[in-house]
Amino acid sequence: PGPVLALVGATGAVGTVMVDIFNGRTEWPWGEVRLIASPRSAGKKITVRGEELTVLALAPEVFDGVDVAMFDVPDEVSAQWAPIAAERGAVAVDNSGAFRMDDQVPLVVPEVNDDKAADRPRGIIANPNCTTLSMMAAIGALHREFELRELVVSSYQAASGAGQEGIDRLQAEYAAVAGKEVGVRAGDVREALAAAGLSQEDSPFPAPLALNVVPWAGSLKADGWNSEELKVRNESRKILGIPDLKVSATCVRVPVVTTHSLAVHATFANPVTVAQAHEILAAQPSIVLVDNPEAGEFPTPADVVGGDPTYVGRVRQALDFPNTLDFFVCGDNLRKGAALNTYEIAESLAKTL
Ligand code: 11C
Repeated sequence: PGPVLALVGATGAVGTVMVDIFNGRTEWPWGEVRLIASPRSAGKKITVRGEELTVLALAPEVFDGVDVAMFDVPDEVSAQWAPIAAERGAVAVDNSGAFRMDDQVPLVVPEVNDDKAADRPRGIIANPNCTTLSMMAAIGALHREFELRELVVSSYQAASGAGQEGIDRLQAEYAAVAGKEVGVRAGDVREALAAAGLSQEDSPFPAPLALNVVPWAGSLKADGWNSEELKVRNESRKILGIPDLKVSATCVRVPVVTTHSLAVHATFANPVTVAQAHEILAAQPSIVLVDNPEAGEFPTPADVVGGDPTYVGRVRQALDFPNTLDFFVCGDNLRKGAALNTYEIAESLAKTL
């Protein structure tokens, strides 16, 4: 039998996509699979590759005999349990923010820095934030060729970045405004939500998301930045191995269920043309280039959701900034942005076990 794989957080938004990825894989190097969740979800039945598995309650013993344990759970749960899994002999691949900036923990995007995964003194490998990840395959490929110096990004983040709660809230808000004449007067969206019993306090978002955009993600940090914007900066630097990379991000939530998009303004040490960028991007196995504005062809979340690749389009040479490209990226935040990247790290570990 192959190595034993555990999935902690099997019933959450990312965990559910992970099970979907398990079921769609053609190559399957694993022997036993253990699905793990909070005691509340334990006992649920989930089918993995034709076999009905019972979800186990999170406890130290469930990691005994596990080779690779993937964590798709909130930061505090990973902070507590990934080290326990590692102590019990598993390599923990963690999708939370708990360990990403730990010097003893590699932060890995296989297309960009797979070589870092082997150096893991704590027995933990971290998976980046879905916003950082959604652009990293494209940025990494261009950096290898032209040497990245500065990155200015604006994100257009989907509701599912906030988990199942985010999806449920957006759908409830859509239901509350559907068929009504709202979005024509300041405050009328809030009124329609309140009339449908949706209080703002109960929302994972700080303002209505239906018929709106919200310039906020994560928690408040110093000087008006939010945690998401700082993650984009810090994680990009670590993944690319450029500690002094200049990065500025503005993170915005949009009323899309799943798929994060980013408008990227990237400055390189070397001159770069659109034709060169196209050639490099199109050659990457995990990137799909959709860049034909004359035909109205560019990536949009509605066309990308549910897929594995990163989609790139709108590639332009900046008119007033030397050595600089502007482009637009879309990636399914639950797949490559979360579950798929975690699984790819685990799969490459399976080859070394
Ligand atoms: C969002 N990117 O869209 C966040 C969710 O650090 O893993 C993921 C937070 C994280 O809200």
